Amino acid sequence: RTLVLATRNAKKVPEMRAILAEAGLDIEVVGLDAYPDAPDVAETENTFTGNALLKARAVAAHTGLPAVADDSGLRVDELNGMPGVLSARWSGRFGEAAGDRDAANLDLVLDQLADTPEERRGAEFVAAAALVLPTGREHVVEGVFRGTLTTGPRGGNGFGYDPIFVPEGETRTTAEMSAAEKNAISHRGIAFRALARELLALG
Ligand code: ITT
Repeated sequence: RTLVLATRNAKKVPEMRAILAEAGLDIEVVGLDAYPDAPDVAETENTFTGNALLKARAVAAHTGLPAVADDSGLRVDELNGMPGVLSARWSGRFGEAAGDRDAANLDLVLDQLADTPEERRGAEFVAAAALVLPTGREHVVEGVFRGTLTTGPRGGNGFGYDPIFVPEGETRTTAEMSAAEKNAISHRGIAFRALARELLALG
C-alpha cells in the first residue's frame, strides 16, 4: 500500500514514514519527487485547512492514490497571528533556495519583535493535515504547538523558524532538538499521528 505525501519539502517525508511505522502501519510513503508531473498547487486559501485540502485533492486526483498534504506555519501572538498561512512567503522572497528563504523569513520576524519583551513573545506552530482517498473521502486534522520566540537563532536542525522557537516547558529551540524529540511534540507530529489513527481505522 502506498500513500503520496503532497510536499516538495524533503524533511516532511521521513517524518511521516516514522509516524506511520510507530503506529504499526505498513504503508509506503512517497513524496512528490516520485511524481515530477504532479500539478504545482497555489496555496490560495486563507486557512491552513483549506490549503492542505487543495494540495491533497490535486495529488490524489493526479496519482489515483491516497494523498496526504499539510499546510503549516507560525502564528505570533504579538503580530496578531501573522505570518500564519503566509509563513513560507513572509519576507516576500521567492525563487530562492529554501534555506535562504527561511533565513530571510526568520530575520523579518525577529526584526518585527525587536522591541517585544520576553513575556509577550508567545507563538505557536500550527499544522493542518489533510487525507484524501481515491473514493473522494476526506479527513482533516489540526495540530497546535505552543512556545516562545528567542531574540536570536540557535541550533542547526529542522528548518524554517525552528532556530527561534522554544516549546513550552523547554529551554532549547526546536533546531537544538533531534528530529525524533521534535516530532514527539510538534504540530505536524500531532496532526500526522491523528491521520495515522484514521488510516488504521480504515483498515
Ligand atoms: P510544501 O508546501 O511543499 O509542503 P513548505 O515548506 O512550503 O512545503 P508550507 O507551505 O506548509 O510548507 O509552509 C510552512 C512554512 O511554515 C515553512 O516554510 C516554515 O517557514 C514554517 N514552518 C512550518 N512548520 C515548521 C516547523 O516544524 N519548523 C519550522 N518552521 C516551520
